[in-house]
Amino acid sequence: MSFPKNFLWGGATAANQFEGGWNLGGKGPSDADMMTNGTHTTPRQITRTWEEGLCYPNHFASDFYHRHAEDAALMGEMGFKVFRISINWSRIFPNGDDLVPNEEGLAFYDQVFDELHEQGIEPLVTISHYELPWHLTEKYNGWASRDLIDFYVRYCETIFTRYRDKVKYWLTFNEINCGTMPLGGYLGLGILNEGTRDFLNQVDDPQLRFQGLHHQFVASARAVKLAHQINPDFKIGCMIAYMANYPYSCNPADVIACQQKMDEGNYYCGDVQVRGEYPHFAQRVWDKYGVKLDVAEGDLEDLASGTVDFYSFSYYMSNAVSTDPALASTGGNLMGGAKNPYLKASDWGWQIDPDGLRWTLNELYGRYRIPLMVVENGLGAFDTVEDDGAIHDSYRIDYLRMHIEAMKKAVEVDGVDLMGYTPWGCIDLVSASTGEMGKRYGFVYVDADDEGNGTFDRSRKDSFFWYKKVIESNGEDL
Ligand code: BGP
Repeated sequence: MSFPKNFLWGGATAANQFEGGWNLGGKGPSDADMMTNGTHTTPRQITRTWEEGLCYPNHFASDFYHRHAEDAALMGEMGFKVFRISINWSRIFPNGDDLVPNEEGLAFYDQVFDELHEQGIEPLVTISHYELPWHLTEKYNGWASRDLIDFYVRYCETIFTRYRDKVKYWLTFNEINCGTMPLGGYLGLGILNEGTRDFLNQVDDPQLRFQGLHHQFVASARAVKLAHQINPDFKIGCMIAYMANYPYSCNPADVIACQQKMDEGNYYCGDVQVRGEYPHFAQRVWDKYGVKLDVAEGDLEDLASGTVDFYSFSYYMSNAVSTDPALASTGGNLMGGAKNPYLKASDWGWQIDPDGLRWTLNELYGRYRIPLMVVENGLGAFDTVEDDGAIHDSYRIDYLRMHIEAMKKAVEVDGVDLMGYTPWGCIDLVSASTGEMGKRYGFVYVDADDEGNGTFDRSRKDSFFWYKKVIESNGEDL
């Protein structure tokens, strides 16, 4: 036995990092449009004025807005079964609290979904991926306000109805668990606290973040129920940035610290969305941050009745947790943690760990017993275009091969129910953390640099031909 026959091979993107056309077709400005680009070592920043925000690369991104037909054809050529795309909320509701949707925005995605279907590709749609209409941040402070629940549900109702026969797979919020961390305050929740403009180091307000997350949980649960009413065949998933953490040592203090990090980072959100209730340790988390959750009447019933059909997650790396202050944050990557002496890291310090994916799949399936899907995975790397135009990205192939082998063991040997695999940034796009274009994940190269110069033309990397073979052989020819 190997991957199931109907395994969903494909790739993943997000509107704010890929689409461009930021002010075209009636689209309103989004949170993501209000971020500068960082550099290899510095994260992006939040801008406060529109002019400051007029900054490459997120406004042009990969110009999918004008090249979607060509991109669909390239994905068709690779044999994609599924393409993960997100809808730009502010393309449908330019301000977020509008009563009437923007028809031009709706028509844009109609066209995209039609082109995908012509290629035999099923769309997998993230409803909210690290952007919300900027007006919702300015007027309501994003998800800190309960009003956002209704705006989100209205948006969902609009797209569920419109794309009833075109989209079957949906994810309610990208990496919802980022809201448990300071970096998710702006990125995922659209909350602006006073302080620095560095989105990783805003003056953090856990009360607002956890309250905002609660609003997102309720919104997600209501969306799941609505989706099933509109089309009982819809499959709705949660999406978690899974942080695989190992205790750095067998010191029980490290083991407990690691368990608590996993509880807070991964299971706090996953448990609510899959099991329909806050986990037993939630009070410990709230106490730790002095959070007093405001739960309205009916919220807990919503959570219980709006659980997801499948669990999707991103997986890039693992981390190690140490209680020894000298080791605690030596890992050097975005998520912190101790440096793991057994692992190599990417150019951005993300520790490469395919075995960690097998472990993760087993942990998750054991806990939830619903189908899983890996909706992000990949290696961000610098690519070199040779004189003849070729791009020899053997490092990317190696990374993906090892992770597919790990998934295969989880399915074949361990018996995990895995629905599909959509590696991140299948066509090059803008980095979420730094805003660079030079941090590339794609099978398809996009000719654009960090400053937005270039033709935006597409070309096939070596990994393109390799992945085509992988899909053709249903994961046998690696
Ligand atoms: C995930 C996000 C994506 C994506 C990816 C890679 O957290 O869901 O949007 O960007 O990480 O991260 P980066 O772009 O920072 O390399």
